[in-house]
Amino acid sequence: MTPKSVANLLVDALVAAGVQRVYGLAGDSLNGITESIRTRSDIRWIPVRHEESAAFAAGAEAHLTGSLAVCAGSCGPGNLHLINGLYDCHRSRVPVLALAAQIPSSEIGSGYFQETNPEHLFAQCSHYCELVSHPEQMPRILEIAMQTAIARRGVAVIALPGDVALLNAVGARPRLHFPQSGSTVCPSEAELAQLAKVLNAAQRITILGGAGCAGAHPELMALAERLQAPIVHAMRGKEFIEYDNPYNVGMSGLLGISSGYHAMLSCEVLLMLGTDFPYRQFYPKDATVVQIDLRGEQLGRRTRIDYGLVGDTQTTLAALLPRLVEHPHQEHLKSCLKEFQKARRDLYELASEGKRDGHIHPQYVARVLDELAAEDAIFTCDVGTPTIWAARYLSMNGQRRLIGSFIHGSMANALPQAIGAQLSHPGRQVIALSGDGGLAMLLGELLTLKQVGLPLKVIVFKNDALAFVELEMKAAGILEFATDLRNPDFSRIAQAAGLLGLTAQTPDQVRPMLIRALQHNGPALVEVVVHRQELSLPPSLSLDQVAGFGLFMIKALLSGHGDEIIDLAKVNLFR
Ligand SMILES: Cc1cc2nc3c(=O)[nH]c(=O)nc-3n(C[C@H](O)[C@H](O)[C@H](O)COP(=O)(O)OP(=O)(O)OC[C@H]3O[C@@H](n4cnc5c(N)ncnc54)[C@H](O)[C@@H]3O)c2cc1C
Ligand SMILES: Cc1ncc(C[n+]2csc(CCOP(=O)(O)OP(=O)(O)O)c2C)c(N)n1
Repeated sequence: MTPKSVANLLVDALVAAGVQRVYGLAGDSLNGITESIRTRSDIRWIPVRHEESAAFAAGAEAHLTGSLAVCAGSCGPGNLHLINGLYDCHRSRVPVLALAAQIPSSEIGSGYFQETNPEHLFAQCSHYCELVSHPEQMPRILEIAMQTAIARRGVAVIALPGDVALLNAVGARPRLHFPQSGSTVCPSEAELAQLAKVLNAAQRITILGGAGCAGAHPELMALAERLQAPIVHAMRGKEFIEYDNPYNVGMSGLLGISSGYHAMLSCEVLLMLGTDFPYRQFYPKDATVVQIDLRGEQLGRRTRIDYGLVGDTQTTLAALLPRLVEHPHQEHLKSCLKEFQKARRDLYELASEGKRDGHIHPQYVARVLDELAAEDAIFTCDVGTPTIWAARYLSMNGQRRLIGSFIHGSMANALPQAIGAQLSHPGRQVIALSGDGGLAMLLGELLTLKQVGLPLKVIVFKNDALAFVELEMKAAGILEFATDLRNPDFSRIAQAAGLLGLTAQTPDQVRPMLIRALQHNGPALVEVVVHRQELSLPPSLSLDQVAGFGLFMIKALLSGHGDEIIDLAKVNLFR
């Protein structure tokens, strides 16, 4: 019998841990691993066109499944290409293992062809990164890496020289199992009693919930009911909080809506649950702030807090609820809900079809997509204006999912994340909302859709600009520059890549083309020629005059009310 190689043992350990696929791009230094995968039917190699996509795809799979996902890059440049995607995975706290092949072990340190130092390169975007230099280290080092990625939620990296991967293994089989942890974390009795006292005494409580509320929907609703408290959500909490929620008043932040903003500013107690909402300007100045988070190091990170409790949301709320009295005061909740309804109406007005043969509003595209998409659709959205449209117009229902590069904020995430989503959820409808800049950045992955056989749908918001940056430039009062995009016809590129490719030029084409794409039994791309934001500041405004109005202006621009800026300028600056 041929002895088992280190690479074989590595793949055995991945399979034993439940890993079903490895996203990557082949290379000489990865030969041991790809050869081992080739001979097996219980794990699949997913060939992408750029290693960054491999990391984004693995991150999306890990986000959706909660389980470890794996990507691989060959030595030197192949490793380097992984890095941006791995940063995203690490910062989003999803368990991802990166197999970073290394140059021949005997050459390390000599400045050899393609030599880099993975331990240094991946230090900032991983919890664990180790070089495997001896067969004796396997499978233990790999298992420590997997365990670290799962337990600490983030990235772990194994740097494996191509020659070591081909050596005979010393260990015979994987040693560890990785069952899902069932442990819970609850604050102490004394802390819960103190928190109950604070909440029972307050009249205007607003809850700010985030991604850490996943799995705690019933407890969250019971809490809001008991406290008569409106619930604001942060972006990553949208998919877990927004649905079946009579206390929902929307999101806060620059992309949020006014009701979310006001509910936070007008409260007496702000109760933060599983959120790392980063924008300090949007926190109340004088309210009592309570924060509950699973990770103690998060407490007080974004705003001054009066009480900080370490606990998981579900366990903590279950323990807290019996201590809370029914809240008699409803005014705060009622006024926040009223504001929310008005803000929603305004948003929907902006999402109108407009003249049948006029400009296409991007809001309209998102709204129609929301209407047409499956009840359990998985959406991904590019950083850029697609994030705005997703935040505002895609409604979550407890089954739908929404993934973006919300913390790392990298462009071009939507298409590769959709690849990971579709592979891990083959029966589900997967839709990428792409920017034209974002799509072009990892355009090669359109080829992956056909090659791997992925029926996902790409909706491109074609505005011929880096539009989000233009908005930021406008808000900062500087002239737009370097944001033009001279784009090709993406639908024809899609056709050449074997996809169904469509272009919507006028509003009346949007709905039928989205329907056609969603019904198509294979990959499809719809390029929608949307209105480039043409809002501009009064030309005579100087940078100095603009200072201090930045926040308002970006908000007004993002919500489509550019006219408010001009009014504001007239009222405040030209008196
Ligand atoms: C272009 C762009 C614009 C954006 N604009 C906005 C905006 O306007 N508004 C906005 O909200 N976001 C916006 N974002 C996203 C923003 O950057 C943050 O990523 C987001 O606000 C964080 O959401 P979160 O607090 O739900 O999730 P996270 O940042 O993931 O925080 C979750 C918190 O929950 C904790 N946690 C995890 N599990 C548990 C548990 N079981 N129990 C308790 N705690 C737990 C974690 O430790 C963490 O502290 C934007 C992003 C982009 C790219
Ligand atoms: C890798 C990377 N480069 C640059 C940026 C800065 N940036 C943020 S949004 C954006 C524009 C995105 O353009 P596009 O994908 O066309 O979407 P649009 O905003 O035009 O809809 C840029 C350049 C970034 N976030 N990530």
